[in-house]
Amino acid sequence: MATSDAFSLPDLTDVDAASGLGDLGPVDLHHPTVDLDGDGVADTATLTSGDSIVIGTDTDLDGTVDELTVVDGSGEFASWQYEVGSDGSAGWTEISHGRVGE
Ligand SMILES: [Ca+2]
Ligand SMILES: [Ca+2]
Repeated sequence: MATSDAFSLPDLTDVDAASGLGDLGPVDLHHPTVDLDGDGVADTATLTSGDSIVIGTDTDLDGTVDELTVVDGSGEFASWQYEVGSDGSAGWTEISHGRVGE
């Protein structure tokens, strides 16, 4: 289980950029420490899981992560966005995938 004071990923033990998020549900963001967009309000937290770095951003500041980025030990990264569809179904959609430095 990958947990920290900042946020928790209860269903991910060895998350990496290639494997995706599966059926991961909403992720709570408890103690953001990074102000990613520079508006003076912390909106982002990071944790390490295995050899991966996980970055969670709560763009609308409602307490749940809206964008999740994983950078794994090989330098591969992927970003997902949490979306709720008009039919009420919700899930993570991959919005970016690549390799750091390329
Ligand atoms: Ca901010
Ligand atoms: Ca949010």
